[in-house]
Amino acid sequence: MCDGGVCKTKYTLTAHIQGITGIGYIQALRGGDPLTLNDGASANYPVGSTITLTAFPVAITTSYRLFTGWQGGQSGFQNPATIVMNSNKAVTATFIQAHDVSGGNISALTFIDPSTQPINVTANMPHAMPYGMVHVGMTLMGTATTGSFTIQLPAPAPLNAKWYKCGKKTSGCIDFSRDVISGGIGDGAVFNAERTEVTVYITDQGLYDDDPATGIIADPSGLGSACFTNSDCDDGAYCNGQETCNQGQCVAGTPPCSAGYSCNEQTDQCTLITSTTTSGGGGGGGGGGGGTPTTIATTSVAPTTTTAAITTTTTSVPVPVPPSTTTVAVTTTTTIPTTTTTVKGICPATKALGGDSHAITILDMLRDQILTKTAAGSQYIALYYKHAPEITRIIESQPDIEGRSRKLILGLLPAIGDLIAGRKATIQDGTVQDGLMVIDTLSTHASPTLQQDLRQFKQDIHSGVLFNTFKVKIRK
Ligand SMILES: [Ca+2]
Ligand SMILES: [Ca+2]
Repeated sequence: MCDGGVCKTKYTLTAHIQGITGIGYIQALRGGDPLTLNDGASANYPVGSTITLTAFPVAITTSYRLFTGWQGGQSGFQNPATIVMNSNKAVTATFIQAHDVSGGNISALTFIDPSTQPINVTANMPHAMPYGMVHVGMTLMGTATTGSFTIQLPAPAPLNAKWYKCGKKTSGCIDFSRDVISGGIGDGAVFNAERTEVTVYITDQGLYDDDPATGIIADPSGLGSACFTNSDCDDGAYCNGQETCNQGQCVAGTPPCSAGYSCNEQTDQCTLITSTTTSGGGGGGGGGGGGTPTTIATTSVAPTTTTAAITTTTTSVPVPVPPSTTTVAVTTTTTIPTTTTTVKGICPATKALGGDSHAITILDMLRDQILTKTAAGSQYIALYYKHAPEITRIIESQPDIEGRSRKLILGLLPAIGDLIAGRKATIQDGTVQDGLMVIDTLSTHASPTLQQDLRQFKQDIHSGVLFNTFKVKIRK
């Protein structure tokens, strides 16, 4: 595999362990050579190889320890899990530790995957249970009727997360906070000040004990909240902005379109609200069935007496135009105030190219004939449109970036032309370096979200993923 002209044969797998120090490790297996990876350790594997990852707790006599799911480059609760080394990867294994506090001894600690759980707990289950659920069994000693145990979490619980008890007795999940359940003195769960651990109190044969046997209490429960990651909050709608998860609570997004633009939920694009000038008066008679689909290629349209300057591209707004073969005197002009028109002018490439219609046509062909044909390409298109309004704003305020972007795109056109024609495409390494510098400059003016996607894009360039996907060669 080629990475910027350097042959790349291996990718790096980095392991992270979340939980108290030394609580567990990851075993990576490829063929017959298992490798133990402690927190922060890494290993190199051949490009494309499949690795089996198994998370193991390190047993100690004073506490029970349990694997509670993957985070980072791997998700879910499957253990073992497999990954394919098609890029550098980082995986995080999370672990909890439980010990009894009063009333008796923990006799069992098992993990329950909330998505496949065998007990009737689906009612009122919190949307996010980042560490799944655990089933803690406790055998009480002597005359004790109440037992308590403490669970040390992999990371501090978000402020809005709660400890939920999920089981038959509660007919699903309930907020098990001790002050909610019993006024802070009986059954329930209490976080410590740092929210790194939770202590659960439960009465044998009480309202919340799921084990019918006397002297034994059981408690399927877990950390839950409305969200854990931003994607837990995503409502799928573009025009109300990207929702985020803050301390276990979803926060509404910021609408992506600036003043003067309207939002199109179908295309995930901001569109300029502009005054459209239409030539009327029935002149020419050529339009017949309501006009020719036409689009407007620039950011602003000055009211004029003819529509002749309006040209090209994709979206369709019926605008009557005079037939091209005859010259027709336009007799009247009707100005329709504040009509919403879909305008491609928000596109940063259009902005950078200053309306160079030949170049824009080639970029449209790149999108429609090459990028849309692969999942990776479609993802780049989606990212491009997601950030288009912001990139355009940056370009508008930074003439230097505009000029360098134009030069970059024009420099890439021959290779893009080759790709579209199905020929072998080659890009000079210097052009790639120019591209990386433009990305860097753009980053310094970008929002955190855009910065993050630009970082990923740069990584795709550095790792060779971008050019390999489209079979483009880099020449030194
Ligand atoms: Ca019991
Ligand atoms: Ca949204």
